[in-house]
Formats: sequence, C-alpha cells, structure tokens
Amino acid sequence: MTGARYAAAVDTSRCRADETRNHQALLGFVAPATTRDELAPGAVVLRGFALAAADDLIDAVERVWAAAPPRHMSVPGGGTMSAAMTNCGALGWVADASGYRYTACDPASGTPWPALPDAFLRLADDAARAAGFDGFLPDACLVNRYAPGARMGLHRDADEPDGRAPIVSVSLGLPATFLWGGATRRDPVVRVPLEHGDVLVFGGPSRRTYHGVAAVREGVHPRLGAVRVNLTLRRASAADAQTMRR
Ligand SMILES: O=C(O)CCC(=O)C(=O)O
Ligand SMILES: [Mn+2]
Repeated sequence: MTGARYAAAVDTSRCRADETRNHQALLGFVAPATTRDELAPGAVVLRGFALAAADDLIDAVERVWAAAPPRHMSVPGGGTMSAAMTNCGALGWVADASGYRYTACDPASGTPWPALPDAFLRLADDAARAAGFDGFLPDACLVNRYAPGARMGLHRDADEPDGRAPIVSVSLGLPATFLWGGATRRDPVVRVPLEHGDVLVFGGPSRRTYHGVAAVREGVHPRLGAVRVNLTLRRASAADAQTMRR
C-alpha cells in the first residue's frame, strides 16, 4: 500500500471507530471519543474533551464571577488587558502597574479568591492524565472572559516557580484562534483553532512555550452569549509540585 493509501485507510477506520463510539456515547454507554492534535512534544489539544462537563463548568464559572467579578487588569507600562479576568483557587494571578504576581486574596475585595470548583479539579486531572501527566493538582485557575475584539499578546506562563506541572487550558463559548509559538518570541507561530469544549494541555518541554490568542470574532454562543471563556489551570505554589511526566 502506498503511504497516502495507508493514511486514508487508517483515517477511515479511525472515523468508523469514532462514529461507533460516539453513537454509544449518545446512548450513554461510554465517554465520547476525543480527537488529539499534537502541537509539539508535551503539548496536545484534546478536542471536545470538556463538552460533557461544559454545563457544570459554566455554572461554576458563574459562581466564581458572582464572588470575584472579572475586571480589566492594568499592566506595567500603562494600559489594561483586553480580556476581563478573575481567579479561583488558593492563589490567583494578578497584574497591575507594578508587575505580575500570584496573591492569596483578591485585591479588589481583600478576601480570599473563591475555592477551585470540583468540576474544574476533575477535568484538570482527567485532561492532564489523557495528555500524559499524572497527578496534576492545580492550586490556581485564571478565568479569562473575552468579548469580541479582545485578544492576548504572545507571552509565556512563567510566574510559577516550579515548571514540572503542566497547564490545562479549557475553552468555552465563542471559538478563538490560539497562537502557538516556540521557545523565543521570534519563533514562527502556528494558528490553532479552538472551540467550545476543547482542552489544550502543555507541559514538559512545552511548558514555557510562547503563546497568545488572536482577537475573538463576533458571534453568539447558545449558553454564554457573545463571550469566550478560558480557564487556565496551573500549579502556582513552589512546594509540592509533584506532577511528573509519564
Ligand atoms: O485564552 C487562552 O486560550 C489562553 C490564555 C492564556 O494564555 C493566559 O491567560 O495565560
Ligand atoms: Mn498563557
């Protein structure tokens, strides 16, 4: 068989297997099949991985928003983030004119960030395991709310002292184009479409890769309206970051 024919045969049988599994999933027998897009060593998009939990996740997001409303944080050098942000977990990521850091309390209220919802913890552990990282126990979740036009420039998640734990990043609501770069800001960027229910896990050699989000396009999501939500689950404390790559 030629390479192309072999690839076609493999693809067809995989589609058939997925179809059967998805049919069984509709009947409630098994979890739906998830397509995996490997971006780089240690980085994978698990397509539709959060769909089954999406309603519970959004209910929990709404409770977090009620306790710690999203806000446009200031950044050093002037200006504000175009995504509105808040946090849940023992630690929350904050930006202001003096820099970026984790805090135990919401600076807006002076009270601790809301606790990490169980639905977030379950999904984070399941997705990390599916991506090859066992025992992921996040202690911080940044909740980003993007209105159409909001974006996030290329950056690395580098405020966490221990880089052994991966990052689990959950997309809900409007679709977005994720920008996946390299080890330096000048490396070429791949545009990765992300939809409601997709989960990106990046760790190991990809943990400090540059990434960002292109401006979110106009649209309406049936549950969230004209909004994209991203949950970024991380291990932010230095101690006990025991997650290792399989
Ligand atoms: O919204 C996203 O998909 C990514 C967000 C992100 O990279 C961050 O908050 O650090
Ligand atoms: Mn990031």
